Amino acid sequence: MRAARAAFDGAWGKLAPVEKGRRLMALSRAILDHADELAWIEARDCGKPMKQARADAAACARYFEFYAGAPDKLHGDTIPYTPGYTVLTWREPLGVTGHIIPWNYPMQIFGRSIGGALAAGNACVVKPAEDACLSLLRIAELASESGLPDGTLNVVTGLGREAGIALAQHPGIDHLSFTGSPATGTLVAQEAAKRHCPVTLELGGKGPQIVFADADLDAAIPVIVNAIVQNAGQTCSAGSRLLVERPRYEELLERLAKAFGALRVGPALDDLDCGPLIRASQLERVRGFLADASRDKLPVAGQGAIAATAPASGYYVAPTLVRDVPPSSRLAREEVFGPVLAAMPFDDEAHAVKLANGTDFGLVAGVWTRDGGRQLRMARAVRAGQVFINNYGAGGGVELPFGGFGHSGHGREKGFEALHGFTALKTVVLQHG
Ligand code: TXE
Repeated sequence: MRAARAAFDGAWGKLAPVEKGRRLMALSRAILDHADELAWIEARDCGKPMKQARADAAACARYFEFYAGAPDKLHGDTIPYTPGYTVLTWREPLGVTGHIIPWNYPMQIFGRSIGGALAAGNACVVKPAEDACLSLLRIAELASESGLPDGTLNVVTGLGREAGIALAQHPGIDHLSFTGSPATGTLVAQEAAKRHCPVTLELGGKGPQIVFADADLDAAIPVIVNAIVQNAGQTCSAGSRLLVERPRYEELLERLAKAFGALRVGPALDDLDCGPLIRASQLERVRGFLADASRDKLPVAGQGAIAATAPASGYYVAPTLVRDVPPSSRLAREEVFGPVLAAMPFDDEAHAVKLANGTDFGLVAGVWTRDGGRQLRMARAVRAGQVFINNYGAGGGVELPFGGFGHSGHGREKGFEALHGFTALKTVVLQHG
């Protein structure tokens, strides 16, 4: 914290905006130059397939590239006021920002959070997840080699209940970004509230894929499968609920069952469709949802297979498509954070909206229909921070503002919008007669 404050008051804070951007661009290039190494570290640390880890390294570099263009374009305004006055607004950095990062996409979430915070002129203290911190330690080294002044970016490892809470409670923190579970997000926000420190919370979701009878199923099926299988379902924006208009319910489930049957799960370096889950407790959590579904006699429509190369003691779970899931069940309402898709039919547009909005979350939704009017009506009616029409972006889109409603959290990251959260607007009123 002392190092970050010194950088904010000194070498980093005093750099011209254009120079700040150049340093961020140099970091982006360094991440790209080391993309294979970083992907390998991430795959080994998180268990994710190499192709996902490579995509994560590329996305991390892209965040710094995107935000490298921002420091010299982030400006205030002049406001027409009473004659004899000039009113200006300035966008000022907040100071030292704290970032608590989860283990599912360490590099991507680091890039989206730190890229914006640094571009806005802040210095950062980052607490990675105890389950997966290695890629961020390596990127911190690269940042130092790329010309970020000492203290600008600090990565401090440790347990959530020790290092995480210490960061949330620290009196020197001027803004906190947290991505993780709703329960921990509540704790962090409560600590921050004691000092009126602003927080951005991203707390996961229960993304609905809403498929109308006129949808192009050929286009929808691979996207629907990927949106729940990507990163073994450990994705806040996973499309984990499938709502299908009744006339095409059987047809779509039959086709999806085949697609699920072809999925393979195995060690990260085998680069199959899914790797293992992050840790034993997450495997237990996912198995708990599947056991409840089996107890409630919910039919499994399709299931992938665990490859023979996967060690028996590993945290592997076969991708599973469960059908006829009652909207009130745990499986339909709670975040599983595993490759489990819960399908249910709907009767008409109003019913689809009711089901889509029937959880406490509101992060990302997908709508599949060729009807233009319905596309816009659904986009308005669904309570989600991002609505994709005839496509779905689980985790994608550096340029696209991202964040939730309700238990999914508040505040927006990604895109230019994120810079507003990492700055304070100051209004200057001059009376000159
Ligand atoms: O999360 P935690 P967990 C959801 C997902 C998952 C569940 C549990 O449903 O199954 O959360 O995962 C730090 N003070 N998401 O237990 O505990 C911790 O060190 C301050 C959704 O791993 O929220 C880590 O860095 N910090 C999600 C981070 O919080 C604390 C991503 C996340 O851990 C802390 C991950 C404390 N007291 C899980 N306790 C998403 N939105 O993408 C822990 N931490």
